Amino acid sequence: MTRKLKIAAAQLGPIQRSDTRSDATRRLVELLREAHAVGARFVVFPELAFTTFFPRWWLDAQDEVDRLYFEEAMPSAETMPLFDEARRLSVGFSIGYAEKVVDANGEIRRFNTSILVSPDGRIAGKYRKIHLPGHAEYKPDAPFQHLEKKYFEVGDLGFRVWQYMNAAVGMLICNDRRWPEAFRVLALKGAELVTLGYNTPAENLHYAEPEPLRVHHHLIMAQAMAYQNATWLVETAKCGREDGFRMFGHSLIVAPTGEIVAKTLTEEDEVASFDCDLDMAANLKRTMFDFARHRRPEHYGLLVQPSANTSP
Ligand code: CDV
Repeated sequence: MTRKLKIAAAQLGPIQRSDTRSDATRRLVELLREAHAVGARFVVFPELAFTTFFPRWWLDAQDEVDRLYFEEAMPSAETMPLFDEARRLSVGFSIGYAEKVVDANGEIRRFNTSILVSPDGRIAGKYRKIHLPGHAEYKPDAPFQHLEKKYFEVGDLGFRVWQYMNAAVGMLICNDRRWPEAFRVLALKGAELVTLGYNTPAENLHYAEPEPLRVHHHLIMAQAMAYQNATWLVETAKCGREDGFRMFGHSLIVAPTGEIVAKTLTEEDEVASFDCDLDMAANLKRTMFDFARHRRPEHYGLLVQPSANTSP
């Protein structure tokens, strides 16, 4: 019997600074219902899905940042309706949010986090973003900021894979998709399905780059990562004109063959879905990408050195 899982990428249009978490949760519930109506049993929501992409703003008062954007409990009173509806419909989901925790030493820690929630509403997995892009200092000449290095610390949970809904599932977040090592570690841990939420500005903050080229990078990375690691890959955007700045959409589902099997068309709330045959990933892992037989790690040592020597 084949292992089929119908999956939805539930893309969010913009969330403005004036929108509340409850506004966002209402939209997420609508998307969940839409996904369920087309038969999806697992829904992938974007990175930082309950608020505007606040790292674009420099804010001095950390208590205000915490109050407006960070979650101390997941679910909270405001985000609970999503968990309740998913449990009622028996749909699993992954979702990103800004997480504030107090660790065992009493230190406050802040992460860009994604969780995997089972159809019974239980949190089955947690990932904290490892590749944080952008900068920590204010850039006076930039049209907008990208302050992930100011607001978050590097994730401390590593890259993990969970047995979830009869599949081996790993999570990554946004900028992680540009780093092949992140996918490869998940693949080496047996991932058959990877989820990834993103907020990607249409404009490059660091140098001029045409938007079609940025989208091209997004698409070829997704196709290459899925194929080279023999995994299903679901990447979901929050997009559109948010606080006056555009982020691109192009949420997609990619098969382990590297083929895009579903994709969004708009930069608004939209669901794209596909009935994924998980055994397709398992088969590729026994043949072309049988890591145990074909990889040559004895020649890859440089990959795990802190800084590579780039001279010939
Ligand atoms: N949220 C992100 O991680 N965004 C980055 C941008 C800054 C390039 C991305 O890789 O899409």
